[in-house]
Amino acid sequence: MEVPQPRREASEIGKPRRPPELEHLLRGAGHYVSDFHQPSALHLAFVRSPHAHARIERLDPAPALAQTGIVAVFRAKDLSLDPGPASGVPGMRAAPRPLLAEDVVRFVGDPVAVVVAESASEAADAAALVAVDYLPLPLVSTIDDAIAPDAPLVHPALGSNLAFTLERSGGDVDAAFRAAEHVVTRRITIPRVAGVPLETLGAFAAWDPAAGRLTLWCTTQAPWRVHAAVIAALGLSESDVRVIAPDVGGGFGVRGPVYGEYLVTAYVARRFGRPVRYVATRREDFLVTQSARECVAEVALAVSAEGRFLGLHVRAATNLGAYATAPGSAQRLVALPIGAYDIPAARSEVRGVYTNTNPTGAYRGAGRPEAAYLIERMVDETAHELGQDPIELRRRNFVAPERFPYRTALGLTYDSGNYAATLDAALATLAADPPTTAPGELIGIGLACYVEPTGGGWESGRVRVTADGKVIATTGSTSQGQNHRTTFAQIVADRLGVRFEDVEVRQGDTAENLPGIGTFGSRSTALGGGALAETADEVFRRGRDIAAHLLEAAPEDLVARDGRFFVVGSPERATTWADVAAAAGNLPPPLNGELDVRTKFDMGNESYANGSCIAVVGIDPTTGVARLRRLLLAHDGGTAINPRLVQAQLEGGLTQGVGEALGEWLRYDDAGQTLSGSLLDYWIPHADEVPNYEIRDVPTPTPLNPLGAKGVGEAGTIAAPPAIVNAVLDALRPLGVRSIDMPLIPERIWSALQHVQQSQT
Ligand code: MCN
Repeated sequence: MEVPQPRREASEIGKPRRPPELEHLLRGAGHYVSDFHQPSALHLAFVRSPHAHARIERLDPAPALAQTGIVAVFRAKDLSLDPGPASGVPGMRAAPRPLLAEDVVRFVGDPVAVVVAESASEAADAAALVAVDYLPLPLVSTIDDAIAPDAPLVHPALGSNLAFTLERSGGDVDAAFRAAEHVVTRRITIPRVAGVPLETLGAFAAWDPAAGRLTLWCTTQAPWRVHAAVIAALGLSESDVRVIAPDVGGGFGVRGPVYGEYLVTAYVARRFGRPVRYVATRREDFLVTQSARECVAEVALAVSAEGRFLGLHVRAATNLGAYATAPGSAQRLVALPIGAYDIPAARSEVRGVYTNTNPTGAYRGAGRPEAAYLIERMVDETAHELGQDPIELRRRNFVAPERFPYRTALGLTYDSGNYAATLDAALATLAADPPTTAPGELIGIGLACYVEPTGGGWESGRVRVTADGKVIATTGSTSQGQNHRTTFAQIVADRLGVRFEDVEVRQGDTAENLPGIGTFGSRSTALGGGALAETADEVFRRGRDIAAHLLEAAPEDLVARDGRFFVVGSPERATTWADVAAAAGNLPPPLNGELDVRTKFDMGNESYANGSCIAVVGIDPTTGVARLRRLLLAHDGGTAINPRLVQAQLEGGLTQGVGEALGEWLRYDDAGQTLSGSLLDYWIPHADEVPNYEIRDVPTPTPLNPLGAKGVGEAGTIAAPPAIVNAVLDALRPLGVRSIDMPLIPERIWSALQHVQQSQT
């Protein structure tokens, strides 16, 4: 793609601006769904299954209805709501998540009824009184149990717990394994984690009976997706539904789906013609919000005598939980395990299996962290099995810079990068401050390299200049803390040559009438930003031509800065964007075009951010506690629009990766009960448990969008877990520990050390 280079001197891109939009959040003046209150509002409480698998024998709302303040109790059969399409994926045994379970509940937390009351406390109290008789059924909660012969079926009508098998392959895999000098095989498991947004799931709906219109505010990453689902569920027309994502207290991928709770809230608002509010408790949020990651994999890496990777074979299975209509993260997992390496032959298979647990889905990285974990653990295992240096083994097998665009054996095309340069930058940072050992502490250093596909699909942008010379930029992306308003205003100000303060960014509201997709997959900067850049460039060209006409100068002699156009070398010959906007309507063709442009932007392919991460851990062998001493990330996110925000994104992602490696674990017992369904027993890292991250920027701008920007939102969650696990094994290996699985809780490390000690005596 040709990168347009109109002359402007705003240089907003690359400026580490502190985001003005943060101020109201930091002052506690944010407006989240739970901040919506109206005296006339009704409140909802869902009655949720305490069983992981059970038949509903009787459901009697009468005791709840007898309480004061109760307006209604709805069961599945009372709701006239269309839950949406069964599946968009051919060949998949789909199991749509019902809005309310009718005959059978399939995970702890599955809703069976909803209580509508005058107050939240009345709703909650009455929900506990709805009489439900359950007949418990045999259940499965783990992947291995679900695929065992004669396993109880989560959906007997589907005939199997296997929802789908995804496969990809390329190159002659069998020949690669035959030719290999070494074949290293491992079974690798990844535990289930929760997204834990600070704000719990919530919705507020208002029905305007006079206009026949519904407005729904909800905790979503994708208002347009919710918009489509509400229209389908309630049978309303497009213009009768407005969906707004107000301030959203974290999305992390788990706020991507259209939760049934949103639709039920909208339904009740229309049914009673009153505002309706639903805010999940933290406990409910753990039960209901989709969780992620859990998978098991057999991986084999074929290596030549010279230490070149010849072939890769991955056979993985992932836990879908109780319901799914699409393969979700498995689509990434099946395609990405080649990572940063030039592996000429690969075969990859991922099965999705149903279990009687919380439905899983995307969580920051969505298949990318799983894939990176598999290959980066394998590379380290291979290095140790072959007696090679893990750094040199990686360096020897990297995709070389001159190979881009590089097509992998699993069919992806990496656009750009310099993997050795990020590795060098990470190593130089490490060397500048070598790790020291505390007495009795075991020190380990681990490395992981990764690729991060970003910017998939399309996004839209609209840029218009108003009569006062101000600029309104509308995007289909929506922010849950990424500070898009700042980033997008920087992009538009830069492309138009106006002041940052003169750009207003609008997002997250379907009434803006600009169809969009939303925020996930680290797509907003590359794609949403790309859309705005392309749109602003067209507005710039139109504006500059008008300015040239007004100034009687050649367009190419004009420069734009601070909202003004002036002739190079004659700054007194100047006009403003306001003058240009005023003139735009009164000029003859071809100058009379409106300064209002919409674009739908698609990069044609994803752009691959990438990087190298080094972890230094110290382990106390007497307690098994692993402390992260240092965490270094050298990353390539292409052009950084706002380096301060890039740093913040990387830090947030790294922290979630640290959590996954060291302690986060959504555990189930044999009865399918969540053992860690509250913040008392689901650990997330605290500020004093993580080091100051050392981040280095090693950009290779992508050729796929006008900004050269790649995404960075998921890099940290992809990079940190394998680096930390590799570091912990580096510390434990000299003592005889050969393998260990995440999360690396003290009990596991201590037990592993005890085990080797006992086997040595
Ligand atoms: N950025 C930049 N230059 C780049 C890339 C990014 O300046 N080349 C900065 C921008 O400020 C941009 C931010 O980084 O707003 C994130 O950009 P990007 O990588 O495009 O990712 P998205 O904006 O699409 O955000 C999605 C990504 C994902 S997939 C998850 S999950 C996630 C994440 O971002 N969830 C988050 N970061 C989060 N941060 C917060 N606070 N809350 C979440 O829910």
